[in-house]
Amino acid sequence: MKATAKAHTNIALIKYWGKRNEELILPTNSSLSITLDLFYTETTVEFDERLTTDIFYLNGEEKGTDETAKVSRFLNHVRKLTGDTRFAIVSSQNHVPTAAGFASSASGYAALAAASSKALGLELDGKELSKLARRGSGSACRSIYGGFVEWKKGVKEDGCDSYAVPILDQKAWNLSILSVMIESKQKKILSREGMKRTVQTSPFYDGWLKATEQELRIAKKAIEKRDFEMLGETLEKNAFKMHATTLGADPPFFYWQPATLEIIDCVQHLRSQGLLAYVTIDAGPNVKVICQPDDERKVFQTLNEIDSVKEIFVCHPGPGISYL
Ligand code: 2P0
Repeated sequence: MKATAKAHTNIALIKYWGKRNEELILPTNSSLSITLDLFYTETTVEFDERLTTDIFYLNGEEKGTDETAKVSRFLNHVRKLTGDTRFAIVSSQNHVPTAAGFASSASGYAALAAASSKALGLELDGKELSKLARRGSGSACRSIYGGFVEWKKGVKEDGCDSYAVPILDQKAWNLSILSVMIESKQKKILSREGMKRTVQTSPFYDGWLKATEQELRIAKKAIEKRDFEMLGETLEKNAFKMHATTLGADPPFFYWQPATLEIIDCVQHLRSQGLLAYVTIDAGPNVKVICQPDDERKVFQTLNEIDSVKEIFVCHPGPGISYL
């Protein structure tokens, strides 16, 4: 009744931004991501009839009631699937920098979904595992698979058709994703709250939905054709549109900092010199720069010269879920 799973985090090229159902975590739009090789979570789950409550360790430290309650809520979904009522010890090692803009919830809930379902003897296929991971955090449903992954938003009220599908294998197209860290403070507006406020109040939200549907189609076409320029232009436009919706929210908010713009500027300058590099930004100030492996060195060196850049992690497409 014990299992360990490993899941890698992912970066969205076409963003998930907004829910149609908060409880079931159903998105208003489909999204597309690359699973990353460098960042992952390893989680062991052991159900034990002697326990009187769930216990959660993160990086070797026992967590308090708030964080444990989130894990418990998730385990309740798995317990419901099997009818099992036992509590569990969950032990996670996070190999994801605890900084703004990195979705450790993606690898965290994907690993928890895989380990907890296996520990209870469930043999879930990718689709079912993706739906289960989604209940913890939307982006986690994409981390079940490696390489390029699409989360199909689905249309059903109960969420049975909202899950991720693999669209291109990890090894099929190597790209470089440089995660550029500019600060490591806790972000001010969590993505869950940010997307909710945007859906409820931003007049730009309808424009986002319309554009993102088309951008997803273009991005998929670009992946199919291995057309990097087409993919890069599309993912950058999509990220900017997501951030534009936050400026229309009430009260308005934004995730960027001066250094965010410095990096965008730098990447645009590289492009003006003929080097194909593009940016994407999540719910935080850090920037991810995407380029082709041949340009990785040049992009790294150029970004590394910016004073406000603290650290750069160089990632490539990574694998899906595995069991240890
Ligand atoms: C994404 N983000 O597609 C988007 C882009 C942030 C910006 O998915 O509320 O932690 O748990 O479903 O998955 C981060 O949001 O949100 C995210 P919940 P999640 O990667």
